[in-house]
Amino acid sequence: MIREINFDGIVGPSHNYAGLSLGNIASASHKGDPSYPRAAALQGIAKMRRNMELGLTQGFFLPLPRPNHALEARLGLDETAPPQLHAAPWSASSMWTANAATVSPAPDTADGRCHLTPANLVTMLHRAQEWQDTKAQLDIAFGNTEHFVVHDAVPPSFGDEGAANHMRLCESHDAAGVEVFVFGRPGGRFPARQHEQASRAVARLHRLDPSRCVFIEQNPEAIEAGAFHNDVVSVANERVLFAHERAFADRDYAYEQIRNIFPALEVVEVPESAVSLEEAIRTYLFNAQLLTLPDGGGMALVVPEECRESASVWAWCETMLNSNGPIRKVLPVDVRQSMANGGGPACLRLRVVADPAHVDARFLLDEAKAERIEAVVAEMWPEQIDPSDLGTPALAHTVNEAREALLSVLSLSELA
Ligand code: SUG
Repeated sequence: MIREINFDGIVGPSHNYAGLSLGNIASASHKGDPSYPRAAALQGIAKMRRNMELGLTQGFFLPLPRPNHALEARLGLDETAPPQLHAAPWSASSMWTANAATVSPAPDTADGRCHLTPANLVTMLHRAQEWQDTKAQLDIAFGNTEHFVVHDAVPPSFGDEGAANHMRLCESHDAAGVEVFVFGRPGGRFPARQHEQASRAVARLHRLDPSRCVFIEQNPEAIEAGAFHNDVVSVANERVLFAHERAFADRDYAYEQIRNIFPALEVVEVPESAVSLEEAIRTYLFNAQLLTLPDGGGMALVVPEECRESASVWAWCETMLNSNGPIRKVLPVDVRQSMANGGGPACLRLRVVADPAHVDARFLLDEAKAERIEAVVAEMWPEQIDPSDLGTPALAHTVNEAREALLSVLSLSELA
């Protein structure tokens, strides 16, 4: 049966804070801090477990091979180079699988297959190295060509950041949807990472019905305030669009365009007067997983713990819960290690609407597998990485061995 499967990125053993993402305030402000890869990965697994306990289907993607020796060579880096220069080839940024690809489920596409296009992520060097290795995983996980098509990334002239700038509205996950692409206009203080032409190319590649696609401009003020991806200021699930009042360049026009195709649209909007754009970005209220609970339980919003600690955000959540709207639960999770690099609960997952029976089962999680992954992480993931460790042969060895051990317990050594 077609349903939503969340594929979380397992946090890689080289997870560190290098301040690599201009315009991502958390990344910049934690630059040079020690990181805790073991705790980071365990936090991510705990989140997956919680979602499985809600009765939801959970999948995962593996960390990519790091350090990336080919990129080090192209940058002319050897052991004598300063640690900061090693940061890009060592980055564990593939954990944020909302940027792995854009996904159009089978009910939306002309050929009735689910289409995936890996994001080229060209705006940031440390992320631009991801897509070929990501595609290698997608090719295996979604190798059933009767049901899936995995494309190449769009050309690098047009920055594409994947599902983080894409939303889907539908009556239910297995029904035909309206796909909403949110792009940024370049020229501001920070890079606009999603190019309109990349979004349009993805829509064509996925053979979407043009009359059921909407292209919306992100509010330049939101990008200036640190919303480097649309999923930092809005998220959609089924008929609900949960958004900050200042998420889109022209909010009324954005809602109107969607409503013209999808009259059932229900907007849950947070006004600036209740939660400022800055506070929404600081707490990542919108970088939440908006999930449909099984058995008619309504929707749950999985938010970062930081939301509970913010007086204005938590007050808004409590008022919203009392209002009898579509969102029935707010569930805080601790993903602080990822949050400190600008990655909340929604960044850590890629949504694929498909029949789990058609997915390579090695990428699907159950309790026994979660325990096996945890055991490898507890034994092999570095407890702490200091900035000066980047580029050292000792850490390269540890990181390599850790990933290989994980591939081995998951019978995925072909990704080595
Ligand atoms: O691309 N941070 C990531 C965070 C990605 C969040 N994803 C979504 N919003 N969907 C990024 O900016 C920081 C890495 C560093 O500084 O070490 C980083 O890449």
